[in-house]
Amino acid sequence: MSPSSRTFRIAAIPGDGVGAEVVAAGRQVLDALAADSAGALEFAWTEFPWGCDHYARTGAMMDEDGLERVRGFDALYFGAVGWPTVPDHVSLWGLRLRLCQNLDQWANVRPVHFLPGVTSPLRAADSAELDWMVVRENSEGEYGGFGGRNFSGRGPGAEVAVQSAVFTEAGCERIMRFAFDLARTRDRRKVSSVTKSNAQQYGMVLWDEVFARVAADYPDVETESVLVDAMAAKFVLRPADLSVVVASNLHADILSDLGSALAGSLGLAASANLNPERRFPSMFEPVHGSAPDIAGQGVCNPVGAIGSAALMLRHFGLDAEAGRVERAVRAACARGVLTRDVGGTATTKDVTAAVIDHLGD
Ligand code: GGG
Repeated sequence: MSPSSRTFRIAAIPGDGVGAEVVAAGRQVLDALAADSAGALEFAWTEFPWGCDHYARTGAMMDEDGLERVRGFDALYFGAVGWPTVPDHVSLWGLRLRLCQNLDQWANVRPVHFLPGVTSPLRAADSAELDWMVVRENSEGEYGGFGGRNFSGRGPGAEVAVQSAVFTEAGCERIMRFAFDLARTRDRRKVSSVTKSNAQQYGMVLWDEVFARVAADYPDVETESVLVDAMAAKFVLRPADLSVVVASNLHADILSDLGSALAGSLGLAASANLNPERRFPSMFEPVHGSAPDIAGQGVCNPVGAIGSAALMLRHFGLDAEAGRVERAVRAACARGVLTRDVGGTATTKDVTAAVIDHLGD
């Protein structure tokens, strides 16, 4: 290895279902980059076999000391969580949400854009410039974990459950500043804030108030506040009018799935769960879940996971390498190497090999 080489230590957590297939694909792409770097770059992988199989063996989704074990890595590369043998709320809280919340990954960034050769339901619409960043508040809101069961005390048939959404002024402010700072790096300097503050008069009104206050510090950035139902319609009807969209944990979770479906498939969508202060490692994962219906068949779309690996490279400051991966994905798609969710017949391995082929373009 050359004296100027850099080694990045990455914790790979394939998780469940197609998670193992897409994480393998992303690792191959990064390892190909390293192999082509004349020793300047190295990725040192440690795999953690956590997920629903681990739950079946041990009664927990991850090791008890797992948080301590991943804390020292430069990043986490995550696949997917969830399998029909474990209730979804148990698997999600036991692994993905546990990692995000304990590693204070409070900003979840989910880019949405077209890829050449991929048919989108929006292609015919006002969509030439579809290029969004959905910024999801990732630490509180509707996924704060507050609530309880059996409030009526009357048991089955008359049960009352409460699920509270918690919005703190500090939590709202940091995600909004993050969104505004991101908007300043983009051609279109605009932030659209999403709430349902006409119907939810406490937390969402606080969100609106903080948004207005933060916006005053960014007079160069255009703003709008849109109700979530209207934003869902706007995604479809006026996609070119959006740039950065900032929303709560639940709203952005839903809207980013809609966005990726509008771009062509959930399988294309990449994401970064960031701890912007860099006190803890950030986590990179495709937006899609474990897809039990196609798991193990070798046909899942690795593009979301490979795009997430590119986001990880950017987080490491490797912008040129990230650009190579993103261009290679575009070239593979343009060549028609597409999995079946986007109308092709290619396998996961075919797409991965095509991306690696194009790294040298
Ligand atoms: N790769 C992401 C994943 O497995 N997501 C499963 C899921 O349901 N996530 C919910 C969330 O994003 O909060």
